[in-house]
This record gives sequence, C-alpha cells and structure tokens, in this order.
Amino acid sequence: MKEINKLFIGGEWVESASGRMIEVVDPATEEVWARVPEGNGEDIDRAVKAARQAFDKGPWRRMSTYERAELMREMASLLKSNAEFLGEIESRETGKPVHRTKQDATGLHQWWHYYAGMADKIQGETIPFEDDKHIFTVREPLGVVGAITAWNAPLQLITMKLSMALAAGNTVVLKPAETTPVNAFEIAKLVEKVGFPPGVINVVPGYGESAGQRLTSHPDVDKISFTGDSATARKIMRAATGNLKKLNFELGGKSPQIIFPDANFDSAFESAVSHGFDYTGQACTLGSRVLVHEDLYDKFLERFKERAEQIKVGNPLEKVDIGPQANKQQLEKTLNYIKIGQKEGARLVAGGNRPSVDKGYYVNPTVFADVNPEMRIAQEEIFGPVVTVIPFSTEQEAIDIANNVSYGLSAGVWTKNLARGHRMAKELRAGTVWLNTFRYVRWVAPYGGYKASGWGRENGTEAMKEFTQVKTVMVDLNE
Ligand code: TXE
Repeated sequence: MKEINKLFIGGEWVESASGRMIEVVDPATEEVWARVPEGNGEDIDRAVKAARQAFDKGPWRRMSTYERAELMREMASLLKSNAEFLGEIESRETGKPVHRTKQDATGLHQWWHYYAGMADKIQGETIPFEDDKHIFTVREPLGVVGAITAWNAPLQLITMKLSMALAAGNTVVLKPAETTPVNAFEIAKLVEKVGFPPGVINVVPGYGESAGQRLTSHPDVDKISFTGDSATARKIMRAATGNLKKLNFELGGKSPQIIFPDANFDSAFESAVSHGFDYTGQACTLGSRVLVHEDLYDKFLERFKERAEQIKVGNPLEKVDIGPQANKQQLEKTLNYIKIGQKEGARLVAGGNRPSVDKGYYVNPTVFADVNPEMRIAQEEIFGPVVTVIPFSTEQEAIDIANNVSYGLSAGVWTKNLARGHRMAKELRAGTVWLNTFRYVRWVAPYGGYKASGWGRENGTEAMKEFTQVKTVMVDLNE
C-alpha cells in the first residue's frame, strides 16, 4: 500500500486539517492501493495563502525570466528521468495500459521545455499615437491560479496547467481529482527537489464539493484552469462570481471522424479504431462518432465490428490494448449508455457487455451502427469504449451531423480532395480540425473547445494570453 501522509503547502509537507484520508482504488482490481490525505476548505485556504504570499511578496514574480526558465528546465529533466516511474503510477490510477502510460510520460518534459522557452518571450507592444505620448503595454501574470484536473489523464493535465501558469509568472494551487491524486504528490516531490520558491506550487487533493468548491470561490484566487465535465464547469462559473475570476475550461467532446469515399480507407479505418477505443474511451478528444459515407458504409462496418472484437481488454499491467474504466462511476455511466442505445433502437454490432472477469471495471469495446444523429448515444459524452457509427450521403449532411451536438472540441476529416478538406475545416464548429490525421495534440498548437467543450485555449502561444493580463502604460512626454 502506498501511503502519503502530508499535503504540500508553502514548500512544506503539512498535516491536513481533518486528518482524513482518501483511499485510492485500482480500477483493475477494485482494491485500495494507495492512501493520500484529504484536503478540505481549510487546507485550500492555507494553500491559497501560501500561493498569494509567494506571488505578492516572494521572489517568483520578480525573478528574471531566465532564472524562472532554468527552474522549469530542471523540472523538465526530472520529469524525463522519472517518466517510467510516473507512468507506472498513472497506469495504477487510471487503468490505462502501462506500456502506453510510460510512453506518454516520456513526452511530458516537452511542455516544460516549451514553456520555459516562452518565459522570456511574453511581451507587450508600443502603440504610436500622438508625438508627445508614449504608450506601451506589458503582459503581467494574473496572480494565483487554481488548477483543477480530471482523472482521465492526470500527468498530462498537471503538466500542461503547471507549465503554462508558471511560465507566465503565476503561482498555483493544484487540486487533482480525488480518484487519481497520487502522481500529483510525485510531482510535488520533484517541485521540492528542483527548489521552486516556497508557495509557488501547492498540492491539495480533495473532493469537488469541498476542496474544489472552496478553491473556485476563494476571493484570493485570480483564475481557475479546469479540465473536467461541462456540468462541473457550470458550477465553477457560479462559484467564481464573487471576485469575477478568469476561467479557462477544457471540457468534454463528442468528436466526429468523417470518412469520405475518396479517403485513404486504411488510414481512416485505423484511426477510427484507435481513436474510438483508445484509453477505454476516456479522452475528451476521441472520435466517438464515426460518420461514414454510404458508399463505404457496409465495408467499413464489417471490418470495424471485426476489429472491435479483436481489441484486447485486460489487466493494464499486461500487454493489452485497453484496460478498465477508471472508476466505478464511469463504469456505471458507460453501461447505462449502452442500455440507452439499445432502447433508442441503435443496432448493437459489437460488445455491449463486460468480459467475464471477477474484478475490475472492464467493458468490451462496443459499436452501435445505423445510429440516428439525434439519439442520446450520438449526442452525449459517454466516456467509455462505445463508438457510434452514422451513415451520411453528402458533404453538407456530414457537416450538419457533425455540428449538431452541444460539444465542439475537435473533428477529423478523411479525404484526398484538398478543396473538400479545406471546406470542411471551415464549416466544422470545433476548436481543432484534423485533416487526414486525428488526435494530434502537441504543446505548440492551441487546443480547446468551441461551444460546450470549453473556454480559452491551452498549448501554444495562445495559452500565454490565458495566463497573463495586459497593462497599458501611457506617459506624457511633456512633463
Ligand atoms: O468530472 P468532474 P467527473 C466528463 C466525462 C465524464 C464526466 C464526469 O464525460 O464521464 O465528465 O466525470 C473537480 N467545484 N469528463 O464527474 O466532476 C473534481 O474533484 C470544483 C471529461 O469525474 O468534472 C475533479 O478534480 N471542482 C473531461 C475535476 O473537477 C469540482 C475529463 C473533474 O471532475 C467540483 C473528465 C466543484 N463543484 C471528465 N466538482 C475531459 N475534458 O476530458 C468536481 N470537481
């Protein structure tokens, strides 16, 4: 059993106010494998105080951008050398296959390097106007950022939020998801090792309705950077009204992968499989709706069913394609949507059941065909290994189906027709459109949602706008 007894606040390891612990369940065995302290409102208050102090009075904001970047680069190296270890924990926490989580973890340092390089490139502009006035802008950090992360990709989300917020000179209170808090503490240990000034990064896991609520309503927190459910984002908006916090939301999706008859069929097909079922369907960017042109429909469906049935589901520590759902609530949600799909009259062509194992939140890869775009399984985010296949006949029909959902995180188009590809990219209401590729997310490219998929952008230089504010300075040159 892995035991972590203290919270990380103000550069020190401190007891939680309540003394209560969160029991972390391994979704593959349904057994408790780790215990971490449960932070409550009082702990959040202490963490915010430390972050505020570090921002207002500490060296972080005044440090040269070079020194700030140096600490971030050191963090990058430590993440790189600890990638295997962190990847193993991510697998235990989330149920993702360990060979994948280790691979993912080896890429995290890139975010820290990229944003370390950004620290000295955050700059304003001079604005020519009247001869006797000098007008210029500077971009300044916002202050204290509350980072609230989801359970589906803890390492990735923590990495993104911390590296972006810190590069801009903010300080952070990180509240990881209550079901996957372990790696947040491993990150805190690396933060301590690097020697970031006390209070710059604070880690307090806890439940949404207590720790999360306190962080989002705290008067001394300037911004919330949140990844999670759209319904939770609405609660956060309400909680944040007191001091009108800036909000950055990366929420769910129901992304389409649209396959035209002139596509490279094999590439499109492989993408539909891997980006339909990867991570047991628990990634916001996945292409959970596959829109297939009627000319390809039968051929596609036959192969898709066959491949879905070949996907190896099992213990994430072994060589499997997908593991269990990350928690019990998610398992129940997915099973419920499978029932809904059947009731709605969609044709179940693969899966729809659970593998016969004694323990673990496993669900077999499930394919619904002939799905009416209005059905709930085609409209709502399931976040499980459930793909809906929808036929279409014209380009316009594909656009209408793709856009007619409340989400707008991403979309993929498979076609060799260049003009069509560009037309589709223009018409699709999504934060990212991939042409002949899918789910290519990198630190350099802005990422975020249209509509109910979010507010603001992460990654790339756009993210710096989210974590800074503009000050205009006007000087009268006559005085
Ligand atoms: O998310 P929550 P849940 C979607 C996915 C999933 C559904 C529900 O469809 O099935 O959301 O997942 C914190 N104030 N996504 O319920 O609750 C919580 O402690 C402040 C998509 O687990 O949003 C955790 O740290 N914080 C998504 C974080 O919010 C609160 C990834 C996320 O949990 C809070 C995850 C509150 N009132 C789920 N309530 C994506 N974008 O990929 C909860 N939290």
